[in-house]
Amino acid sequence: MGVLPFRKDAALALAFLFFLTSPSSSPAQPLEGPALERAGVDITQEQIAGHRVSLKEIRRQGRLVFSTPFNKADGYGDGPFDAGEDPIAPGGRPTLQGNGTFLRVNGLDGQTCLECHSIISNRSIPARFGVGGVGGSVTNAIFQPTLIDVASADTVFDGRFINPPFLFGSGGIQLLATEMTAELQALQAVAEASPGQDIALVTKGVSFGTIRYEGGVLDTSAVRGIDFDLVVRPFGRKGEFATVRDFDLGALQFHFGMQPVEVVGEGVDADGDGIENEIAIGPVSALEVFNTTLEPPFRESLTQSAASGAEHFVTIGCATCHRFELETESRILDYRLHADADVHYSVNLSRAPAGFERVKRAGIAVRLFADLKRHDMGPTLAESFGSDLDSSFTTARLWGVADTAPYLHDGRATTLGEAILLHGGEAQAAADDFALLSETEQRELLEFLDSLRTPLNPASDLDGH
Ligand code: HEC
Ligand code: HEC
Ligand SMILES: [Ca+2]
Ligand SMILES: [Ca+2]
Repeated sequence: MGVLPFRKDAALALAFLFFLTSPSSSPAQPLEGPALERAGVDITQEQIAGHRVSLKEIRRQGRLVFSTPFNKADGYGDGPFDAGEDPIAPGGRPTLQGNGTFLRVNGLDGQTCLECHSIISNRSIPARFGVGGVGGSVTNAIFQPTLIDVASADTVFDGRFINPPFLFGSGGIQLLATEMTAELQALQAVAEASPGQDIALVTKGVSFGTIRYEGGVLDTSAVRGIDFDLVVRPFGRKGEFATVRDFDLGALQFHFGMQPVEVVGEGVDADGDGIENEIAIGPVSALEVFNTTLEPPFRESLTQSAASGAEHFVTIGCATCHRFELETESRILDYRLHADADVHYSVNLSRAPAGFERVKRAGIAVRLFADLKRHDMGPTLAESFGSDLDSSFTTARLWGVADTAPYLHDGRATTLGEAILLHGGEAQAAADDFALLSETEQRELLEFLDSLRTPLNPASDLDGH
């Protein structure tokens, strides 16, 4: 988060409000010291890149980063509110009623990643919890609102309200996106080498429109469902982040005011909270590796009626966006372990712990039920943030969907049936066709979706330490 356009009006409104209410004391540091240190987070970038620690140890450290409640000695928070700072962006935000810790309506909303990513299955009752899962609507992130009036029937709300997805299988997603980006970039090069010709942007069977090079300029007006730089960004419901690392760096700052060394520099207290080096590069790398080696969701074997449901899913056009599976060419996920340095590490996603199924000569099958493409979902699902992408969302990956209510970007659908009927825009025809199915056929389709389960016990090899 944080890549959306900065809103000046919002900045002014909030600055004024909090100027009146915030005390300007200097930060008091907890006597207990940094929680990350006490939890034993000490991994370095050199240990990871130099293969001096095992993958298991890297993941164990990453899971600690994900689950340790950051405190102010770690660098939690944006520091005392200073009316001169940008009050919208992480680093300069106020806190509610000057409480000095939480804001909630624009980040500073928790102490751990785990608070929001913790439900493996809520189809099981009571729910099964675990590291890297989804969150209920109570953990929705609220992004940059300036207006909210609880008594207004047309609910004046101009922020974003976003339900947390799970991180299972995200290594496979990142690898797919990397390969698709490479192929699209190659197609752009083809276009540049053949002026005046429309070049179809198709990768792994997914079409992103066409591109054309004419008179020395690229014409991107027929590019669809992707940014004009042709980089596939599968992470974030709007498709804003190419890698989990990019997302994690934003999450640390937005949710916790934890400033990564990689972002603000070594020995810098950019947010003025009295803490430098809030989170070093090694722990961020461990976090990324942990997040991207979680095992993928799985499919239960289909009953006869679920198998019929899978057929209806294809017939009425759900699978044009929710592709059953995309395959990679490679099994190796290569990480660039730093935003601006050429430091690498890699894992084989076909082996434990990720354990994707092998296909072809050297690839894996990613049974994601999506196309990694952005679609216009029409006015009903649109946000009122004021961005060009208000009604656009990246196709939700349906793997694991049996276990992850509530549904849709803000969790407005309490059941799968509701989620389907709320589809509009590019998906209107498919939703209409779903409504026209017989009740038996609808039930069969829902039974098919019910076979898509989250992993039973993700990262359980790390337990017992
Ligand atoms: C307050 C709740 C909350 C906390 C805390 C939180 N997240 Fe999230 N997370 C979300 C929401 C909401 C989204 C969806 C955001 C979007 O689509 O733009 C998300 C999305 C993600 C994604 C992208 C997943 C995808 O497939 O698109 C990753 C990766 C992620 N979070 C990692 C983390 C990490 C790592 C931390 C801790 C550093 C963290 N999150 C803390 C709520 C949270
Ligand atoms: C034009 C592309 C497209 C088509 C066709 C389409 N979907 Fe979707 N689907 C999406 C997008 C995009 C989202 C995410 C919307 C949001 O987050 O608000 C989504 C979300 C969902 C969700 C919610 C998943 C979750 O985890 O929140 C379900 C369930 C779903 N679709 C099922 C279906 C079914 C069944 C069909 C066929 C009737 C279908 N979709 C057709 C694009 C499509
Ligand atoms: Ca801080
Ligand atoms: Ca600081």
